[in-house]
Amino acid sequence: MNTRDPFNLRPGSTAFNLLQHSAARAATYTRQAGQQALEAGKQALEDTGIADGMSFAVPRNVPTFNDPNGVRRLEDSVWGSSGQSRFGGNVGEAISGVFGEKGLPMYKDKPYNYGTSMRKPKWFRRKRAPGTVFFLIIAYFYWFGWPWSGGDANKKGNGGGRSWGFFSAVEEKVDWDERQESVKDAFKLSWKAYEDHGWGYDEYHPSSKSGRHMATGGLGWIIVDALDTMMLMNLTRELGHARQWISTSLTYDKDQDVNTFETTIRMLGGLLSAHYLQGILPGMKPAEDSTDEDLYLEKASDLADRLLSAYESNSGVPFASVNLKTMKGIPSHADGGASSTAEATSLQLEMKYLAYLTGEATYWEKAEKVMKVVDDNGARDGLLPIFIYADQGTFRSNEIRLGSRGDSYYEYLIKQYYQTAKQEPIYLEMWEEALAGVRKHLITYSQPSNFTILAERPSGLSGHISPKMDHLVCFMPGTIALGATGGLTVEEAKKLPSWGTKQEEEMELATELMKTCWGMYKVTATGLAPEIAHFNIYDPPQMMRHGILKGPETLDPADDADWKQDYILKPADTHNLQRPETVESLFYMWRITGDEKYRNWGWEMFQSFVKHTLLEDGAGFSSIGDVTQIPPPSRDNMESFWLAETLKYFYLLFGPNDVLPLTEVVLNTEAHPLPVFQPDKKRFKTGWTRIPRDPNGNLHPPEKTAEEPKKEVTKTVRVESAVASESAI
Ligand code: DMJ
Repeated sequence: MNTRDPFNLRPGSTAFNLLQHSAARAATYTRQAGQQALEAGKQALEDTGIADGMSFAVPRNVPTFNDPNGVRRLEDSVWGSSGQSRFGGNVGEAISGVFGEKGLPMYKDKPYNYGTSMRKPKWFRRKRAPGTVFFLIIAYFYWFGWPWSGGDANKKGNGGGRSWGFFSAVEEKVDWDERQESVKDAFKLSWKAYEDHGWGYDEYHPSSKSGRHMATGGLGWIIVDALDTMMLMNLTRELGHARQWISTSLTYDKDQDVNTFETTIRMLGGLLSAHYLQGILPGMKPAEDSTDEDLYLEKASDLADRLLSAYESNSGVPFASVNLKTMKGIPSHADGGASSTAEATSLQLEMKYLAYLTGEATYWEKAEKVMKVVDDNGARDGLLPIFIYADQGTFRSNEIRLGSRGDSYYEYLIKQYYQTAKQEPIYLEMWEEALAGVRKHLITYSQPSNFTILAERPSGLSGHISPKMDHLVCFMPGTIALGATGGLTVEEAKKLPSWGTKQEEEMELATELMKTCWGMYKVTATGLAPEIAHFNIYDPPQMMRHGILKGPETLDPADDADWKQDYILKPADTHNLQRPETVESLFYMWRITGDEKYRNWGWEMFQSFVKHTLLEDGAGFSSIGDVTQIPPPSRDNMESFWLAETLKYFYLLFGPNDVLPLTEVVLNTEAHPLPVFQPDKKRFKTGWTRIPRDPNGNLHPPEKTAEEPKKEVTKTVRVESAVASESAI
């Protein structure tokens, strides 16, 4: 290490160049800086000689995702039908200056200014009729789009959405490829900092340039979580380093308690998606002659076998933690021993894909049984309390929310339906029931500006409404849109016979909630969202079922703008943990609607992250303590989901739409893409049915017949009642 320049920040050194490169490229987008800044930026790059060295054009290397069988062929040949059981200050400023906070890009959704003169020129008066016709033609295309410019969000590189066509000669086109490259640079900087100062550690603390293990020798918490982002970004050097560490240093045979959910979504999900992507992205596999091709899958199945012990509770609901070596499930040390509902019910995508890959039914059965036990509680309107006892399979307390401890239960309902190619309609039914419950009980409006709030019910559905949204809830706009169109664009989905008022309303709800989440960023001094926002609401609350309200079309940035009164930020909630949920939803909304405003919001958000969370010495990006303060205090932690999720969603948002098509992959709750597969090809199918509900939503089990064999009765009891199942198992 160069002790005179330990962080490589001097001109000519890697980190410095990286920042310069990002900065110079970003200048492209600063309209006020104009062409001059662009040229200066390019010159700076040429001067440093890094322009080529630092950039990889990912689209060149991303293969078509249109052959869903590509990966399956590989998987089939690997695991085939063996049928065998496997069980046993200044950098920030330098960047922000050119990232354009002095002059944000002119958005394409802002109408072009035609000027205001009322005096018509002579030629206009003389040739009024043809002039009027010409104007009407222009106006028509202005509002309804230009036939030759499409508006097809799926066309690569067209900017998507409505293009102003005729006027684009006047208004400069945004170069999304360049913006995407800036995200890649942010990833590279983050990764380099981690490599330099925290390599192999599970936590990275960028301010103190230190790391910490969660278990002796490490669990690969950061490395495994980041694998697929590196693959998508075509970062082959970085990927090689990560792979080598996994191959030589990573073992899960450790006497260590780990959180069942976090380990599943981050480690198991990360390994499985790396296995999937290396099969379809060129150059991501080890050398041809390597015997190590199944590294990720082997690690994944070893880890999953250890995690299975968490499901050995009386009910089948997993314990909150598990010891990886002793393979014993461990109830939560808090919350009366109950597991989080979201944690217990967000393991299915990973386990089911592993079952599909290996042909091993146990993974499938253990994961889906949880859904049965949870559903057998008959929660009203599909809204679940946020804690569940693993041993009893029954809920603890009445508290309902779609933020922490509740969130990904709902996400995994609709995603399970899509993951298995719509062969399991039971999960669609549950999703639809839950979404109807959300609309009935949880959607309310803020005042004075009528933002749509997805609120909480801390004392159950008959209790009061709490107008609070965790940032975590912001996965919902995107997930609702995904549920409405099945991952198609709205334009495509509208052509299907299944499209109707319900889907229209869902898209409206997604649009309004997206705006509320965006407001959480726009309302703060840093342009970054707090962990939690509270809202001023009507008294009595104006619920969605009383009538739908719409929030403001635009959010005026002025300090005294009326809409800002709707948001209440409490000092204890003003930290920002680099969370992905809002950019995650922006990604879905962009893909599904093709409305470029979502990309523009994402770009603004990305700039805020660069400006306020990049450490001055380039040692990484950190979560921050207060989004209302400039400069914000650092929390000295770079979350693994910064690499796994937040930067990945930015990258996908700014990239071409044919990468990871939403009809061919599902992203798990840690943003790890897994393929849609046909479960019947491996003879998997849903192994449970729902207990029927009466018209009021109360469980209505079918009468048992007298001639039912005894063995069958035991089985029926076990699947029909979570409480009864305790004694039956
Ligand atoms: C991630 O681990 C996952 O997105 C999870 O679903 C929620 N918490 C973090 C990100 O906020």
